Amino acid sequence: MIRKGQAMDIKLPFLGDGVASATVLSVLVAVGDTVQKDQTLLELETDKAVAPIPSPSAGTVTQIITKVGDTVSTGTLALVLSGSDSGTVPAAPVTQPVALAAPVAAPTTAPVAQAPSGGFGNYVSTSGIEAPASPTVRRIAEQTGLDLSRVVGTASGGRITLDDLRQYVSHLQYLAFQKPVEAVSKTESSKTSLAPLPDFSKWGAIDIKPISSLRKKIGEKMAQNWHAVPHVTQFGEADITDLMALRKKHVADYAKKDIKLTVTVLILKAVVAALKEHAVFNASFDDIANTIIYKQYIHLGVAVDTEAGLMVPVIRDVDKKSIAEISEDLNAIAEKARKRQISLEDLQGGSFTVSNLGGLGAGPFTPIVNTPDTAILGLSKGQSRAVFKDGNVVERIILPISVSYDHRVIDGADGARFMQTLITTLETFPESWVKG
Ligand code: CAO
Repeated sequence: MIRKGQAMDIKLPFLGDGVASATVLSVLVAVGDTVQKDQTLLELETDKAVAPIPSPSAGTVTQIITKVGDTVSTGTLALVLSGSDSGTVPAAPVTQPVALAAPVAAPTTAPVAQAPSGGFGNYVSTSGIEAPASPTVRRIAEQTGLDLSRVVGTASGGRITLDDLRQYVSHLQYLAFQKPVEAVSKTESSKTSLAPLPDFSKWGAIDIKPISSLRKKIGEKMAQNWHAVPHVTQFGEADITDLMALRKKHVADYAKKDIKLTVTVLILKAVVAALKEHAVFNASFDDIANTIIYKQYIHLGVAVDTEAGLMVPVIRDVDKKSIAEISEDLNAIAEKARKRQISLEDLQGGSFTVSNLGGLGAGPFTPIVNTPDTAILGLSKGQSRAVFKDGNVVERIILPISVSYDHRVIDGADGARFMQTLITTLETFPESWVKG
């Protein structure tokens, strides 16, 4: 409740199960703005959702604490309102976050508050109040039949810009074209599409345990990636005998500086070389816009095995880092993941993923592409093997490698070439990289 002249702290509501933090995607009001009850004040981005934060009351914005890009959590003070009503207004319930990964409903003309969940929260008004827009924007909306009350303006005071309109249209297209794919994914992975489970206790003792929200998220993401991406997995083998010798030679020096020179770190360095030569492996495919987004940076997601389940934190700008720096970063993020101290930011923005099961003694496997990446590398255990070399049987350390990729944008020949570059880099790994 907020009375005329009274100040009201607007704190962030409960962000959802398993959501420790969120990033401020947009601040839709400015100091001095008069806002209506339920008008969207901020938009937060979490792992899988964009959540509009509505105003619990009418009032005037007197202070804005958070800014775009801030990491926030439940209870963070976002802004302060002062009452402009003469009476009191009961606080509104917080709008539920809208899951981006959820199956999408086709656009409807129904008000958003009643729209089925799964729409794009950031492109619709939760208030039903038309935001201000220039005559040009209004004319275009009128000519094209767009309902401006469904568009949230990002300019000062919530004004709708031409860019907001463009984004709204591209999301409508997304909704229109994405629906069949997601509907198929949902059907195929949905609980109801499978026959109901039998009563297993008929055949012996059983123990039923609920799954964690992390487990649920992993499952959803894996099923989605598996259904949406046509996978090919290319296998290869690298002779890492010399690389292991190099590691052995330098491991003690690194240890003196408290740095762990593991196989993974050396492989990450080699991966950078392969990605630089085969840019499509460091890209994302936009199947709505029909474009490939090539990234000028190399941020590697590294699969980390934690007690709670798989997590893929990201090491940024690996191409600009020395082996010592990569090692420090890998240890830091793996530690954070294992202690469940990882932030949403640590998990976002990867451009290629590496999954190394070799330390656990695993043989070859087929990793699932971690969308929106186009490819993922799987590493198995490198071990001694008898190998024919120059007519002799010699003992060499062989590392089995697999690379799974999105066959919509990467052809088999590209996969073979990428694999070859990676193998060659691992087999001719320059000592200067380890020294430097
Ligand atoms: N072949 C041979 N030896 C390997 C190896 C490989 N592919 N990968 C790691 N090793 C060695 C390391 O060099 C290290 O050797 P020392 O004991 O002599 O130092 C040992 O195995 C243990 O390595 P590590 O796991 O402690 O460290 P790392 O830097 O190599 O790996 C990380 C870090 C985070 C990748 C790893 O700990 C991990 O969590 N792996 C599991 C990833 C996973 O779950 N993938 C599945 C995803 S899909 O479900």
